Amino acid sequence: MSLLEQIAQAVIDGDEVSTPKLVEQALAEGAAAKTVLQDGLLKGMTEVGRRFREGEYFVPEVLIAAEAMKAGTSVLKPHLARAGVKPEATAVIGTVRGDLHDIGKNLVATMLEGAGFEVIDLGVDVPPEKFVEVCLSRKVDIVALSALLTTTMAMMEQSVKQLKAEVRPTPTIIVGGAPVTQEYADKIGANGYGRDAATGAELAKSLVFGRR
Ligand code: B1M
Repeated sequence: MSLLEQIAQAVIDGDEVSTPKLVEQALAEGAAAKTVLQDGLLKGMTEVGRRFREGEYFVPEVLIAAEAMKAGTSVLKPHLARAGVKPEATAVIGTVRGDLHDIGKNLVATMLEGAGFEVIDLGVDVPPEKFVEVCLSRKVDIVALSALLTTTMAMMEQSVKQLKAEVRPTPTIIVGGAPVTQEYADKIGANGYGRDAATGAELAKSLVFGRR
């Protein structure tokens, strides 16, 4: 089994100890952080999702796998974000109300830091009012909303609505997460949609720095 396959397997097994060690080993052997993420950690999590969908895994197994994935991404974090870059703009990020998924959101936050943003991470289950409150209390250039459940996507629309009604000038708003699409982003009036963490950060950079 290749090292990347072992990383994927460690996530599937929910092995919180081996996963970060294997990630460290892959980096030490010269693998790119992005490859370790895509072909190791995310590949494992995709299989966990399949097992969950098909009733082979239940919430406890998924939670344990998520902890292993988090332990692995914490090793990758400094390699994904560019070190020593002075933040040029401020991004607020959060998973919307009702939604507790944070692995993808955390990756987007890391990539935003790497793209030169100071990131205010509001965590999970963030109500629209909280996004508004933070944007009113300081200058925010971009708000990044994450949702993983089809049921919580509606909360994205509500957050966009409240930000537009209550914050002037309204910061740029981008959305993302597995069930979200460009079409949905357009429908709810967001400024952009990021398919994954890297494109989300690229998009944020072009929307914020491109307009300066
Ligand atoms: Co949940 N869950 N979960 N879960 N879970 C999914 C999302 C699901 C697809 C599983 C399935 O059925 N196959 C399904 C949703 C179905 C749907 O609505 N369409 C589901 C469900 C149903 C549930 C519960 C309702 C289960 C239950 O209790 N019966 C429950 C809901 C809890 C809640 O939120 N209120 C639940 C709970 C959980 C755990 C707590 C056990 C755990 C989360 C732990 C945690 O996050 N700390 C969990 C997990 C781990 C998953 C799966 C297996 C993996 C999600 C993940 O972390 N992926 C997931 C199935 C799957 O996706 N394979 C599933 C890895 C992560 C890096 O990817 O988050 O997609 P992702 O992020 C990507 C992109 O989407 C994008 O970039 C990231 C990296 O490239 N992205 C953005 C994300 N946000 C972005 C924002 C951007 C731009 C890009 O700009 C702003």
